[in-house]
Amino acid sequence: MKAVCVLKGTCEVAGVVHFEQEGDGPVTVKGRITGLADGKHGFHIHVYGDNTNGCVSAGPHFNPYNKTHGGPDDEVRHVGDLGNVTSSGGVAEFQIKDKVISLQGEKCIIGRTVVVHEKEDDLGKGGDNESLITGNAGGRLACGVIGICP
Ligand SMILES: [Cu+2]
Ligand SMILES: [Zn+2]
Repeated sequence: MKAVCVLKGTCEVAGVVHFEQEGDGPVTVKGRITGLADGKHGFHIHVYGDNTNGCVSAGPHFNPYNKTHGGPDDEVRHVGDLGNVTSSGGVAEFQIKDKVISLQGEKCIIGRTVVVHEKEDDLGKGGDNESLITGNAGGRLACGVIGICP
């Protein structure tokens, strides 16, 4: 099964993210995002596929099991917590394998929104309350709804 997301934002941030899953195995997330300042940027699946008022309409991180925010390798995390992507020379190219998100069932991310943030996600280790909700990743630079593709 395959899915795709086209990211659009203000300030010339744009990109494409592809998702691929065999059976109910891990999901391979492959992407290329341009226009980001160099360094780490929070990268998440947010709950709603609504971008009517920009990326803010996508709501909080996709969290069907009501857990606190974490990093992709943590046992306690939101389903949507994919950590950070790293930009260098204005381009972030990445390939992630994630065992928590899915393209089917309860953890299905199709119809939800990918968001790339202004700042680094502290993966829930920032020591303040916001760290356990958003990872202090700051503003939403670009987003796009995930759709099924052939
Ligand atoms: Cu986010
Ligand atoms: Zn989260």
